[in-house]
Order: sequence, then C-alpha cells, then structure tokens
Amino acid sequence: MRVDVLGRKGTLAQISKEMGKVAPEQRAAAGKRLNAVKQEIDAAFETKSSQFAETALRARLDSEWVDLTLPAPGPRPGTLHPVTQIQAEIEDLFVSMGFTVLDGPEVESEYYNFDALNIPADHPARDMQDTFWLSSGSLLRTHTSPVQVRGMEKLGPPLRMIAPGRVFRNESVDASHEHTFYQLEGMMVDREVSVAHLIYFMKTLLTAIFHREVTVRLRPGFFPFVEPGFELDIQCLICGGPGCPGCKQSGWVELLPCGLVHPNVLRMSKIDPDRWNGFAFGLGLTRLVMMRYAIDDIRQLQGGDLRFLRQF
Ligand code: 2NL
Repeated sequence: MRVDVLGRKGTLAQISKEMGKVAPEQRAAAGKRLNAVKQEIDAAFETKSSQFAETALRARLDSEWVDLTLPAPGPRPGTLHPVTQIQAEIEDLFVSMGFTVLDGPEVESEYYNFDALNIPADHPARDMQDTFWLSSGSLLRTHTSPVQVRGMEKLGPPLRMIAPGRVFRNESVDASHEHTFYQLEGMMVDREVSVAHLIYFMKTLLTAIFHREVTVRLRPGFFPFVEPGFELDIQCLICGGPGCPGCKQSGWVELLPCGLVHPNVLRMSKIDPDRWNGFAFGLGLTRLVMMRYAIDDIRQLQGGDLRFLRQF
C-alpha cells in the first residue's frame, strides 16, 4: 500500500506531475495541500507500522516467557558416588601428613596378592571359594595390599603411602556381602615405628572421618602380614558406651584391622627389618559409607539406582 500511494510511480507522484496544469495563482495553495496530505498519510503509515510491531512483540513476550524459578530442563547434574567422596576426604588427610597415594592393577599375581604378604599356601583366602582366580593363574586382588608391596619395592624406606581401590572376593551376595567393594590400606615405614605411632595416626584418621574425638581400644587380632596384629574398635557413636542395638549392647564397634608390618613382609620387599619397621592398616571404605549414612543393604552401593545415588 505504501508503494502504491507514496512510491515514485504512486498516486501522489501522479498527482504531483499534474501540478503543471494547475492555474499559477492556485499552484502554491495546491502544492501546500498536497504536502499536507502526504505528511498525513506518512504519519498514518508510521502509526500503523509501530502498532503492528508492538502487537508482534506482545505476542512473543506472551508466548516465550521463561520462569527462572523452575528447574532447568534436560538431565540433572550428577554427584560423586559416596564411596568416591569418602575416599577423597581420606586421601586429602593422608596427603597432608606426607603420605603418597598409590594405585595398582586389579588383576594381580599370586605372588603380590598372597606370597609377598606372608600368606601361606594353605590359608583359606587362597581357596576357590574366597578368591576369583583367572584361568591364566592370575587373580582379582582380594585386598589393596599388593599395591603396598609394589610401593615398598618402588619407594624403599622411609615411606608413607596409602592404597585406595576396588577389591574382589568370591562371596555370595546378600545385604552385608558384596563380591566387589572398596578398601583403603595405609603403611608407614621408618626407624623405630611403634604401636604409639599407629594409634596416633588412627585417632587422627577417625577424628577426621567422624568429625569428633573418638575413644579407641585395641584387641589382639591375627593377620599373617602383621605382628603384632590388632582389631581397632571405637566406642559406639550412637550410645557412647552403655550399649544399644547399634553396637549389639557391647558399647564398642569393630572398625579396622591394623598392626606392625611383619618382618617377613619387609624382608620379601627388600627392606631390612633390623633397620626399619612400620605400621599398616586396612579400612573398608564401603563399610564406612554404610556406617556414615546408616545404609542397611550393601547392594545399593553398586546397584546403579539413581533414586538412591541422587541422595548424596
Ligand atoms: C583388610 C586388611 C589390614 C594391612 C591390612 C598390610 C599390607 C602390607 C603389609 C602389612 Cl603390604 N599390612 N595391610 C594391615 C593390617 C590390616 O587389613 O582386609 N582390611 C579391611
């Protein structure tokens, strides 16, 4: 319409051309009139065009608004698995105390998993029932101790190291047994390391994990790779000692095995037990997570149910 009316060949241009035919005395008035009409039509076009623009904008604003308080669309961001979280916390603590974090293979040799740890050939752990053996004669590591044996060989004394990782046992799975779980072992080898050092490091570890002072006790415990060996218990965090269902009325909860590294183990890894000694401990990360969050079925941790995992 604009071109038809105001264009170079439009109606008004046509009329302009005919101005010559107007009598000279009327020409000025006619010209003025023509200009006025032109401006009026121009203004009308302008008004209409901004009305159209405004209607279009309003329609967009009505249809395209976003509620910023709604959750974002698409997949939700994930979180670290609770075992990964607790592992990272404990790694940070030990790194701050001068320990190296070591990693190693999950498929191991019989030597690193058993022989180098003073575990004799007739030990029940070596049975088919307890260990996943591969047809090659290798096995899935049953603990992270082989990582520490490799660590002793590689680092030499004095050393401080921890070995977190996934381990495997040939268990029939139920609410408290899994064939795959997570462990963190640690070791310090130096001059004249004593049980006092062991207790100091374990108490520091437990204070960091539970965010409070914990009371510990040591009971004798047998493990072929330590001498003496202990079971470290903590006073029940639920009842604080008198006894409750959580600690089976005993007031104590078994937490981790530990001890002074057996001289045979040091010797096999080329460390002279007359000059060096050390402590070592094993911590079940899976069990620790179950304690921390009161999880009553171990199968949830490897189950992959997102409704469970999103809680952490
Ligand atoms: C466990 C095991 C323990 C160790 C692990 C260890 C490793 C070497 C030498 C001496 Cl190379 N000891 N590790 C020591 C004491 C206990 O526990 O199955 N824990 C859940």
